[in-house]
Amino acid sequence: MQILVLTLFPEMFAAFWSHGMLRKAIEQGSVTAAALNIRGFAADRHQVTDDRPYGGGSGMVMKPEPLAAAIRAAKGRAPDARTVLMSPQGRVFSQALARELSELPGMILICGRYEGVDDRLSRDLIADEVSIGDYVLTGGEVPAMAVIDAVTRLIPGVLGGEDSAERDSFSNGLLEHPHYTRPPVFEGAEVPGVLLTGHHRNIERWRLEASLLRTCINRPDLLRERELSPEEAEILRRWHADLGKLLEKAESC
Ligand code: 4GX
Repeated sequence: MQILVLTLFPEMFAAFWSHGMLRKAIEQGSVTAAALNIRGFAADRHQVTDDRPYGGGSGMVMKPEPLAAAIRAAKGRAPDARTVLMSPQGRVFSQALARELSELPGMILICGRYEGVDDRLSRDLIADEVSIGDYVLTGGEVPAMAVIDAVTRLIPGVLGGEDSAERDSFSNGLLEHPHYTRPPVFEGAEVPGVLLTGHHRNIERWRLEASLLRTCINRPDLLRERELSPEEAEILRRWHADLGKLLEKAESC
């Protein structure tokens, strides 16, 4: 996948490209990545990229000409890439959207600053708008990094161990079960005994129950959006029965 980022702060991406999974993906040729400075596309002597809003009010707006020139240059380098503006008005980012974007040949991610970009840009130069969530940031750079991270890890061959279902903790729609490593006792807290038995069926069953319980407690919205497998339905029915019995006992005393 070809990734181009348009930003006023391209230096922010240098460290991002050069560590961890993304660095390996670039080294092995699965990903190419570059950040282009929008300022370099401003035609005037002082390379101005922002201006005061028509109609008045506080804050600045990104001028359309430098951005349009930057997007056209990026499209010249990556003709098949989708242009995506990072914006609070965009489609809310999710694992499903990450999967959709991971199937593209390229992405041109546009990072706005200030109050945003001149609205006349959006017409044909911006194909998509993505928000990483309902909170206010100071620029699109952090959102672009979040999108790049979530998307590139889904590209086949980028993460070790090829098992794409496995590398995707949201793919089954549940939160992950808890994880433990050595030592067996940490500050008095033990690792759940079943994980030390080597009994794989029991371990899988314990992990599924722990996933369901976590999801039930922390993110019930995820459970409502999703069908239950027969095994999951059976686990929930058993909890229901067990809790029912506990309640009966409590009421009788
Ligand atoms: N998810 N921001 C972008 C400037 C801006 C505003 C409108 C384009 C259009 C954000 C988010 C986010 C703050 C980044 C405003 N650029 N972006 N910036 N949440 O809050 O993506």
